[in-house]
Amino acid sequence: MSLRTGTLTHPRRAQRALYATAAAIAAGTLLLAGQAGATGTGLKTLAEAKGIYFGTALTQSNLSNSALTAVASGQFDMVTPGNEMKWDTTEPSNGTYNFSPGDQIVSYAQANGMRVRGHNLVWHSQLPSWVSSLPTTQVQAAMESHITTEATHYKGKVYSWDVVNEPFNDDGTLRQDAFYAAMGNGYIADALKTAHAADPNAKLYLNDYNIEGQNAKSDAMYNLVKSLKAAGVPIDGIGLESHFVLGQVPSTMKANMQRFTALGVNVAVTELDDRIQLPASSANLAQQATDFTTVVDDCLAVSGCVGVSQWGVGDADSWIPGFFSGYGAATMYDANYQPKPAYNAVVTALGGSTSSPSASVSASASASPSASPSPSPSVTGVASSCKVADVVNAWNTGLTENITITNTGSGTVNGWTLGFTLSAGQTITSAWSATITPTSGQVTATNLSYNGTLTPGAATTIGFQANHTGDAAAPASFTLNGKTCSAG
Ligand code: G2I
Repeated sequence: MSLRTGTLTHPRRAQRALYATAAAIAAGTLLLAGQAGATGTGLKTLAEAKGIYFGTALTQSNLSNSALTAVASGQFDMVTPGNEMKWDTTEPSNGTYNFSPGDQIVSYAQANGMRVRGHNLVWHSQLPSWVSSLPTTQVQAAMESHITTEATHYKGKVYSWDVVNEPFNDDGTLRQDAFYAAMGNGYIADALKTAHAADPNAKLYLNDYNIEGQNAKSDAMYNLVKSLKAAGVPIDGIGLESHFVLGQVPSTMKANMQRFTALGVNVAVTELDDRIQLPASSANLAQQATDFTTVVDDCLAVSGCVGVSQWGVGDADSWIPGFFSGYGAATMYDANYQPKPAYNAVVTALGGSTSSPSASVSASASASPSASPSPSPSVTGVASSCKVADVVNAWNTGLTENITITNTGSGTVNGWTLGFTLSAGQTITSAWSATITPTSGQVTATNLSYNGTLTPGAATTIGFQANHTGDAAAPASFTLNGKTCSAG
């Protein structure tokens, strides 16, 4: 089944949304995007409505930065520990384990309704020297013990594992690291099987950089996945790290994702950033917005692309300046956690809006005429009827509401407006998958071009985020093209 064919009432997604909201309310940390210095709707809400996640990397030291964590918990629903689950931290000497830093990241994620991408179990880098100093005859046992111990420790707490990280050289040959030296290319299958035995429910990934487009390295990864699948080795996904240089997102990224998913694995954008030669000009930031849009659009276009994660919350947290002299500004947030053009572009790509709350709230990109509402609603065939399911997730000062409209009539609806009245004190700050005006009181939601046609039995989900002053109740009733809908 496509990952994005369901509505928000899809059990897995609905459960995740409820869990996220409940956890965030409990922790008092679910913020309006505006409170986090951002505009528009939280990326995670928009991403979830599209059936994907939006994640970030977090390090232990990030957790004590309240400006950073406000953005992290308000915007993202997936966390990758930046360093805390790597071998040099978790098993610094043979048989001595330290899960405390990783546990702190997991606790933070759990308290904020976020899932965790475990990163990583086997990698040539951040590998303590005791491993590479072992006689080759002892490396396999050491690798299997490490995987088993770590994956067992985090069993049930991680969504996925990057089981083997960065196995390839850029020319498509396997890296000659300690694992390859000891076991040849069989170490990869062995690592995947060992991880699967320890945590059968974790999604198992191979993760690498420079495999986003079609090239010798991604060809090698493709061939590896094909042979692993043919041999029945447990593998669920490929992580495309996506450390891009401004303006250089490969044009073959979508096709490349598609060829992997055609093999029966998921793909994820795991470490997105887009580095700019400093100082960054406004033209650079606009190009960066285009680059982020391309990546999100590509993921949304590929059934089996499960999510996008940025590598670090803001520019101040990025690894780029420390590794690429003269480069930086690689993320969606500036060094003060203010959203950059790339953030607004991602909101738009995910179907949200960053327009001012005082104006009409539109889910469409103003630059996109194809997203304009259909002008003349009509119903072909017999009289219309409809039902509306409404899911409200509220916190102390705000709420998100997802409204699923189903055409229960036997005629096709060609363009629609949905009328409803907001409870007193509710003001819409952003909307998705529809244009909604005005922002309070009696409002009208109008379809966008892609969801204006509802054949008999068809449903579409729209939504909005609103402030409230104590009354978070859903609208009492809805009308579709003027006709009252039943609840359900
Ligand atoms: O290099 C970017 C990423 C490429 N893909 C795999 C990722 O795991 C990798 O992450 C980075 C971390 O963001 C950095 O924080 O991996 C680097 C190491 O390969 C990390 O840098 C290291 C520094 O090199 C060390 O000096 C430092 O002690 O971070 C360590 C912990 O702060």
